[in-house]
Amino acid sequence: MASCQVSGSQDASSLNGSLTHSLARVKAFVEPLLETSLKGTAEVPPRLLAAMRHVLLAPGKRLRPALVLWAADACTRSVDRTDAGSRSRWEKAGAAAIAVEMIHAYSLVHDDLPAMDDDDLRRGLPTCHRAFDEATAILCGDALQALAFEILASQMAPAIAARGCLVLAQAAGAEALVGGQSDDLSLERGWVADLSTASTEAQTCWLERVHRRKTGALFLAALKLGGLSVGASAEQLLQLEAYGRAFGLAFQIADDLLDAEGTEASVGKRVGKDVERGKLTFPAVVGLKASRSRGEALVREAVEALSGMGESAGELTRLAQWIIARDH
Ligand code: GRG
Repeated sequence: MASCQVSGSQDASSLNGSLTHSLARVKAFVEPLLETSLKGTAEVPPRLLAAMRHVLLAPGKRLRPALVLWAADACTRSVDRTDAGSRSRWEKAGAAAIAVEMIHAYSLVHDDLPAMDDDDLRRGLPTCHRAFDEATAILCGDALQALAFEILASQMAPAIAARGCLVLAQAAGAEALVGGQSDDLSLERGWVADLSTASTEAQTCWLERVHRRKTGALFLAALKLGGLSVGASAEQLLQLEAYGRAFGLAFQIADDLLDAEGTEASVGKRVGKDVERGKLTFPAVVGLKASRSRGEALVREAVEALSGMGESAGELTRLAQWIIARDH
């Protein structure tokens, strides 16, 4: 089994340093594309466009675009790691990278609404409905979702555009992102039977099912779209899927740990709200220590899934290792 040292010989600071540098390269590539996609036309109302820009150009980590681009790297042999080499590979995957970020951004805007999580702060800025108003925030999410598919349909290579749209639509729809969000709300709102007295196994199973769809499906779609953009083989797509499944769950466990242990200043959003609301989370169900060990085991699983891809999957490997060690 490949070794995964979240805090071993590859210490957290060197992991952080190398990943920060790699993520900065992703941002430098993706953010101008996001900016260009939001130029608008005379038909787009200025207030709506301003809301879309507020949301999409806010300082996110750009993890999903990174997954698209690094999956493209992982599926390309003898990766030329210079800026010019990355750029020529990434150009094929750029449309997918920004489309996935648009779906993510729309989901955050809607999740922050008073009808859902009712949050004031996102990415260190006022949430969309706070900076504008609720109706504009709903419309902004709607417009970002449609724009994601417009970008894929018009900018992916024609031979793969329909498959790309299908992958993203399935990840964003009722069986995945929206269904997972609905299930998450259903427990909190009492639309389904209370699980507080259910067994730990039943609670964990529920949590994993919610997060596999609410958070994990979009990560998986990002990886698949990155692979598809560069003509990945069926075997490479399976390796990316195995990585993505473990990565997605590890990410959610880390997110729960941050909510339980992080600070608002480092995380860029309100923390401690899961506990406040009595929400089912991994730390609440199995405790902090067991959550962290499960997250670390999943990271090892993710790293192992890519072991056959060698250094071309280096960024994906380091990202998985960082995910459970992060503080934001
Ligand atoms: C409203 C259909 C609909 C879905 C909402 C994304 C989501 C589903 C809810 C967000 C709630 C939440 C905090 C989920 C945990 C995982 C998550 C998506 C965290 C935010 O992603 P990051 O950390 O954020 O990549 P940035 O801002 O860096 O992009």
